This record gives sequence, structure tokens and C-alpha cells, in this order.
Amino acid sequence: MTPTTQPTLAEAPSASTRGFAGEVRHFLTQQPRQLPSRYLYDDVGSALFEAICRLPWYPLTRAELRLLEGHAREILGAGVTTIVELGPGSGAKLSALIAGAGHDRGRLEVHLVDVSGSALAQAGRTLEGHSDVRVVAHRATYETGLREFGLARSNPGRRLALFLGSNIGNFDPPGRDAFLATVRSSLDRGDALLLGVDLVKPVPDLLLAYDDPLGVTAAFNVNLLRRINHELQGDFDLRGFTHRAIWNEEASRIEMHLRSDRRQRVAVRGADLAFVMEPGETIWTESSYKYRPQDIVSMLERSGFGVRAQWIDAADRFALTLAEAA
Ligand code: AVJ
Repeated sequence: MTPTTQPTLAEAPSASTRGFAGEVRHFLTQQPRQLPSRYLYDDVGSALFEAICRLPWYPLTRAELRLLEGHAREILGAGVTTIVELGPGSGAKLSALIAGAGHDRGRLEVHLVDVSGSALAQAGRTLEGHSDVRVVAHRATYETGLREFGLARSNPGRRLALFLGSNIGNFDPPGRDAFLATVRSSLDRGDALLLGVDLVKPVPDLLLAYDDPLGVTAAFNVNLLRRINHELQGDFDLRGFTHRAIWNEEASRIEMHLRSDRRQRVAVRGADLAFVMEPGETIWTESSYKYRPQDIVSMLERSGFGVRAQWIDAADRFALTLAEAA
């Protein structure tokens, strides 16, 4: 996809619906049944996720914002002229980082990579208020967006890649390492990566963050079935499934599942799929890996980075790690 200066607003083409159908078919017929977590974020899912970020039981977003504001000068100092953010969401964090760096920073070129046109449009609007910031939107996957960014070496100076919100937690370890290698290859030696990662913390805190008493996370999870019903002519009974969050100690991850309350038949016409779910059988919809600070240093070093700084929010157990491409 070609970089454009205007965020794109067009809706996903039908090719992506076919991709969705194929993936739904593939993953729902695995044992255990599963669905890729990136499909949680349609319009309703994105709104529910924004609500989750404001819940008292999900402190991750606020902790990260405090760290970004508190260390903005160290992060954006040292001659950064170009930023690429993978999955900018509303653009609020990047905006806080830029504001926190104050007025002595120079011009910035900011590349935003997201598959969602509406996220790009929103982030573009959020950044409009900053002077001397040029925004380039890439409506693309992380891999494609990074490749475009790596090729578009228009600006001299250091580049900084941002991967925030503990989104890296959704990757399993092999996927995570492949992703970090892709990021590294889009950067030159001396460029930087800022990684926001949620840390291992007491299990009751983790469970509350992913199974909140208001049921917002449950709605976020069940919405994936509603999306399948809506986009792929499915007939999931939304009241026939219960949200489950479990801590998998061995794998160091929270898992979200949708548990079938009874034996029930499910058909998804648009994915050419029909199956029976047994009582208690689950669909695994998300993994959210939690790390220890030293794990983050190690994974970055294995992927061709040297860690320059690591800031930790002691209360909410969240880490921001600044690394340099070696
Ligand atoms: C956006 C993937 C970082 O794993 O904490 C929030 C998504 N899932 N509540 C996370 C999420 C349930 C979130 N990430």
C-alpha cells in the first residue's frame, strides 16, 4: 500500500471479508477451537476496548501514559526526527509523548500503521494540534507498514519505532521473535524501539483486569461472536456463552475463552461451517503474555537491540523499555 498524507477512510474490501471467513473456518475447526484476537476490534470491539482502558481494574493504559509523559524528553531527545507507531489507536499516547517532549524538539515525521482506516483517521486528527508534525498514514499490516516505512527514508536523523499498550503480549514467543526481527530490519543501527509491556503481577490483579465486575471485558469477548454473526451470517447464541479469563502460569499468559453453557449447534454460513459445541467446551479468543523486566531485556537483545533504559511503574507493574538497534 502506498503511503498517503491523508488518513484513509475507505472500508475494508471484500477480499478482507474472505480472509476473515477463511480464518474463522480454519481456527474454529482446530482443537481446541480458537479465534485470532485481532478480530476483536471491529467498531463495537474498539469502543469496548477504549472503555476497558478507563476501568479501574485495567490500569495498564494509565500506567503507560504516566511513563510516557514522565520520560518524554529522554525518549524523544537524542535527535529523533522520524517516528513509526504500530497500532496507534486514538493517537492519545503518541500525542502525550510529543507534548511531553516540549518545544525544543525539532520537526517530526510520524508514520502510523494500522489495518483500520477509522483508527488512522482518528489518530491523524489527534495529532493535528501539534505544530511541525507531518503525519503519514499506512493502512496496512504491521509487516507491510514497516516495509514501507523502511523504504521511505526521506528524513535524515534517528528513527524511533513505537509498539505500545502491551500489544506484544498477543504474540506467542515464536511470533514475538519474528515480529521483533521484522521491526529490527526496518531500522538502521542507532535507531530506537520503545516497547510498552505489561508485567507479571499478583494473580488476583491479573484476573480482575481481564474479568472486570462491570462485564465490559465479557462484552468485548462475546462481541467477537456478534461480529461473526453480523459479517459472516453466523447464528451464535450470544447468551449461550460465558466469558472466562484464566491465568496460565506455565506459559505466563492470561487467556480469554468463550465457554459454551450447553450443548449447542452453531452454523456460520459465510464461512461454510457447521459444528456442535459440548457443554463447557470453549473457544480460545486471546492470549495476553505477561513478562518480567529481565525477560524484556533478553528478548530485545536476542533480536538485535541493546537496551538503553527501562522505566517501571512499581504500583501497576508496567514497563517501558527503550532499546537501540545494534
Ligand atoms: C490491547 C492486546 C494489550 O491484552 O491487555 C484487554 C487487549 N483484552 N482486555 C490486552 C485486552 C482484554 C489488550 N491488548
